[in-house]
Amino acid sequence: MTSNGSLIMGPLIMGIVNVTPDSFSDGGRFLAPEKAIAHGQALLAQGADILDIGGESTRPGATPVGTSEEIDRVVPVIAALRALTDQPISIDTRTAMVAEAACAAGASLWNDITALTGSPHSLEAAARLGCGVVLMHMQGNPETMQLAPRYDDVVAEVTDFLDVRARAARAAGITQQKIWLDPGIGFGKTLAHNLALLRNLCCIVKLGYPVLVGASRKSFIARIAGSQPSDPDRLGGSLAAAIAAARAGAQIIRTHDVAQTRQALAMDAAIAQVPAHG
Ligand code: HH2
Repeated sequence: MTSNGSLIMGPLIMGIVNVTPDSFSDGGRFLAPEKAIAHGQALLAQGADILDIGGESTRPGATPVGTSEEIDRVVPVIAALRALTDQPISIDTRTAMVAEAACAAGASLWNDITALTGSPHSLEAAARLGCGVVLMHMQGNPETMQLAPRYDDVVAEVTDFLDVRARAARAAGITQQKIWLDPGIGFGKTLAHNLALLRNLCCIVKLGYPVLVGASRKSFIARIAGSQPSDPDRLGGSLAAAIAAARAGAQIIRTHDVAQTRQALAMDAAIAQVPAHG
């Protein structure tokens, strides 16, 4: 039996709690601390294995938030959820001071879209905190990343980058078991780049670290099958991407839709367990 009560082991599910006014999908819905805490509790009740708390939107075109404002948004939410659950809590930030405040409040994982390149102190801070780290690939920065993403070979370049960052993390004293890697779906990537990374996730899995994939509700989904880019209903495509990632070896799926993702992954795993004829 897994921690979320299902009979089949599958990837861990990381539920997203955005304490922001401007996140691309749920901006403003959980900015008030009590709403964010209630949302975190709801995601736990749906079977989230990890809660990812963020106080800054990194959607394309987003403007950065000041450090003290980001801390003021996330710390009360992390402290309250820490008192309510033993499940791991991660802090989604590119700022070392925010990670430090979040870990002091009870987070045990630093999810960093800059793969600990956000400041010269990030690697050393993560090693000192002793927390787990998610090292994510991004081309450019959120303000400009979707203007003209370019790669000669997106799979090779993202894999090489993650390999280099994992080595840097280990050289800084972060142990292998504390490192997770993430291709950064939607971060400086076109639709074709995102699809290539999902199709070839095994190249990143082969590096030997748990791989996290976050495709949930992202805009590339609305560009498939003739939907409008502004179409907010992206659940079907999000579930398909989660299943593809799990089949390719992803061990953590980051999602807004915990209950539906859990059900979709459990169904896919249940079918895969049945012997095939012929
Ligand atoms: N995606 C987002 C934010 N953080 N972290 C990781 N490791 N991987 C991701 O794919 C990832 C991430 C963007 O999604 P969301 O948090 O919903 O939106 P916003 O940045 O607008 O708050």
